Amino acid sequence: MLKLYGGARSRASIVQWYLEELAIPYEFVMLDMQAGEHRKPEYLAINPMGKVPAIIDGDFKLWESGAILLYLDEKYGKVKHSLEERAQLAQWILFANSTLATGIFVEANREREMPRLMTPLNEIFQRQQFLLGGTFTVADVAVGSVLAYIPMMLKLDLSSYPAIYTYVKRLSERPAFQKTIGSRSS
Ligand SMILES: N[C@@H](CCC(=O)N[C@@H](CS)C(=O)NCC(=O)O)C(=O)O
Repeated sequence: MLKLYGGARSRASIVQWYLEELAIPYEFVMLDMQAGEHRKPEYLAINPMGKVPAIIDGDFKLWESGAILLYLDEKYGKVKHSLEERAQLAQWILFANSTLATGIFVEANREREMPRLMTPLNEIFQRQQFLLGGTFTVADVAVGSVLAYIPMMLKLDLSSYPAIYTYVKRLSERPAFQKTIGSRSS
């Protein structure tokens, strides 16, 4: 069975959200990060960087949440994507984990980057329900989990961006979201 390694309140819940969407069986291996389990040789053999999440699928080890999401989509996703769609999924996942995450979570960047990033995202969600159009994809897991953290973790109000607010609400109503990201306590 596929194993997902994570810690309490870690980015592993992003991958877990997508595993639940895909409805594939997996085991969540909860590391005690307070006790430094992610820095022990057993885990460094899976991810030498000592970060979570990581997965083991058969003999295959993979880390970095974005790479894991793309792998899961390609291997287990019900829809087979064209080259162009795969490139767009990669575009949004890389955007989520680099541009969007550093723009929002790095406090020194937030005031400058929030309006620059949220304004075009709001415009996109005024036109369409999901990032690639009318259908939920793995891109929504990556970008949506960063956007969902804004009210959940940073306690910032999204009301100036009503289409993003509605998008996050739409995602948060998904059972797989509620079981994973939505059940994080802080
Ligand atoms: N870009 C990585 C970030 C991984 C990351 O920083 N994970 C944190 C938990 S959310 C971690 O393992 N921190 C432990 C440490 O830095 O010692 C990803 O998305 O997988």
